[in-house]
Amino acid sequence: MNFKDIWAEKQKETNEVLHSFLPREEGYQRKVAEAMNYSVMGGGKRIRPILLSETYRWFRGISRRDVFVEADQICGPFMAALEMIHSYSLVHDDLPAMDNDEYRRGRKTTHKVYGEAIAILAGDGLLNFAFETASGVLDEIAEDNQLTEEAKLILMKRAAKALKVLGQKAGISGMIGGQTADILAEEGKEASTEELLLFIHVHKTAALIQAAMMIGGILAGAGEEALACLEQAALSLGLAFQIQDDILDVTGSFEALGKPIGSDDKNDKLTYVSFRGLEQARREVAQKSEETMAILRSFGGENEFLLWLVETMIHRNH
Ligand code: GRG
Repeated sequence: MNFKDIWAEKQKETNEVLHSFLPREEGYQRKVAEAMNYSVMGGGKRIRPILLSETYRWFRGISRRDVFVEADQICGPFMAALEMIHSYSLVHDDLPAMDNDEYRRGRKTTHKVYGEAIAILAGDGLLNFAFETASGVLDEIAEDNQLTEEAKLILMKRAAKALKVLGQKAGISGMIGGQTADILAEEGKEASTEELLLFIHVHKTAALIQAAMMIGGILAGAGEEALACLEQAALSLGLAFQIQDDILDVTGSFEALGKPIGSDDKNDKLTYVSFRGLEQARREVAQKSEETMAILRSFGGENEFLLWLVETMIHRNH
């Protein structure tokens, strides 16, 4: 199988994992569950959960620690949680109060289908459900009869640490912080400087990519030093990914992206392209991707697919 086929296979598996954790569409809250499921299952490249499980597999391979469980068992709830958080951020970002977008992933946005009130609640629902889902891993570990008491304690500590990283990277010191700065820049309430642009990209986009790789590493028992390297690699990757997103908003097409192009311009967004121009933006993507690859290669171990995925994320056309 070539890497493209492996990726398609992993996307399919990730969709199955996600599907297994989604809320039931029943009771008086049925509508919000429907909107949550519409938002999560409507396509998407599944980059963050796949980065998480691939980083786990890679570190499990190079670490000499011996407490391991199957990737699905320990990563599954976190993969689902991360994609729920990513999906909620897109639902809220598309709302009239934010970007006011009509299309996402080639379909009508959640508020266009379910109305604004239900879309707000679906986003809130996904955020809460993400933490309910991820913390379910603690029960799984506790109830696993194959594990010794010592192994359970080690895994529970890793899961607790992963939960904290998820909260930090998605919250005000991560994605929400970046989105706040983005909105203030758009409204002209913060001066458009390169420092502000970097803050926005680091927090709004790179933070969830960092959460993906760090959680994968933490669950596989990565030590503090390795974790700091993973955080740095994911930072460069997240920045390259966002700059590429800015480039695609200028050079892409509705057919490839599943949403209209030129939305950054329409919303007066502070982007790397508007700040430095297309050519410099392309150079920056190349430089940041080199930084990421250099760190990933320095660890050694079997990570050919992960390296390919990183390249694909950065050079994508959708
Ligand atoms: C509303 C709290 C809150 C945060 C919103 C993520 C975000 C912050 C806004 C979405 C808009 C945007 C362009 C974000 C940059 C990150 C990015 C490129 C998101 C799209 O991620 P992909 O390409 O999307 O992984 P798919 O559809 O493949 O899942």
